[in-house]
Amino acid sequence: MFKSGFVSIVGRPNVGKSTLMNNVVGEKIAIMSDKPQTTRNTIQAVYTDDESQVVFLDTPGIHKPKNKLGEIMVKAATDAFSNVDLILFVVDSSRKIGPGDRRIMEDLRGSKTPIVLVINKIDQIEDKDELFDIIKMYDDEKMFKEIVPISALKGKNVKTLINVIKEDLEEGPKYFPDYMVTDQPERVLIAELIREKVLHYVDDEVPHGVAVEIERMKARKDKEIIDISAVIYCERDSHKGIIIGKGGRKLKGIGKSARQDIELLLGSQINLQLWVKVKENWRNLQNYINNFGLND
Ligand code: GDP
Ligand code: MG
Ligand code: K
Repeated sequence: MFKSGFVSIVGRPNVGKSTLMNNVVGEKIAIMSDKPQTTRNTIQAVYTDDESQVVFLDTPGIHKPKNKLGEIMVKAATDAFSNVDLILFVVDSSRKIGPGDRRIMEDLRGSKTPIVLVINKIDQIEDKDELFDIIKMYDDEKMFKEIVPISALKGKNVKTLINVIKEDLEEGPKYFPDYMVTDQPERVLIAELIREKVLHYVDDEVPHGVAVEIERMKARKDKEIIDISAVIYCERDSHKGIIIGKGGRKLKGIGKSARQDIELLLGSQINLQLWVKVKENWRNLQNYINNFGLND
């Protein structure tokens, strides 16, 4: 039985929500900027294993309403909670519980959707008793189904958290293909840029075009270089040959012009690696990619 579901992540800024998502999907998404406050739920990350899929949603817009518009935004964000299977409320164990945390807790209180409290940054706690005190304090609120202390940065206990989430999932479909980890708009743009170059270089020789998947995107720590690897999917072996070209010349040309465009887009030096793979039914995948693209 395959299980799947949607999980909202909430928590005030800097508690480590993005870091947790990066750890959950098992890779660093290079470009990370917090999106402006909107009522829309954006897909933050998709976790997939053999038996389950968890779609993590970012739910911004929870704040004290200052006016009518603010009220509508808060209501939209609160409504969003009733449409998910689980809520993850992330707090920072290295800082005192603040008004921001309290406000979110008040918004969440009474929610019919189960809430898991994630106490992050436990690597910064030296004294175990301190952690017990924090857990006790939150437990006294009687509003959390489960309390999971983690370190998103060190990857500590993240597996446990995933298992806790999985317990709450019901039977459901695999909404997204295995490779899909995020709807980072940059990834969609970069994939589109590469696809455009392929189409340009192969003219009409590959009649049904191609799909491009960004497999990895990671900024180097020491230098201003972003490593990107991407797979160009086509439908037939013969198409693969056409895209690669004699002695790999065509693929080289595609890579060079795509790299130049991506460098302009991201304002950083890029090391681009391209692979060509044959995959039947890629057009379904392309639909998913397009849907993702519209998400932002
Ligand atoms: P967000 O605003 O909730 O998405 O928070 P971020 O994921 O951007 O993290 C904010 C800061 O906290 C960053 O400097 C992270 O490196 C740091 N951080 C996140 N998780 C941990 C953790 O488990 N331990 C420590 N020590 N720092 C963390
Ligand atoms: Mg963030
Ligand atoms: K983000």
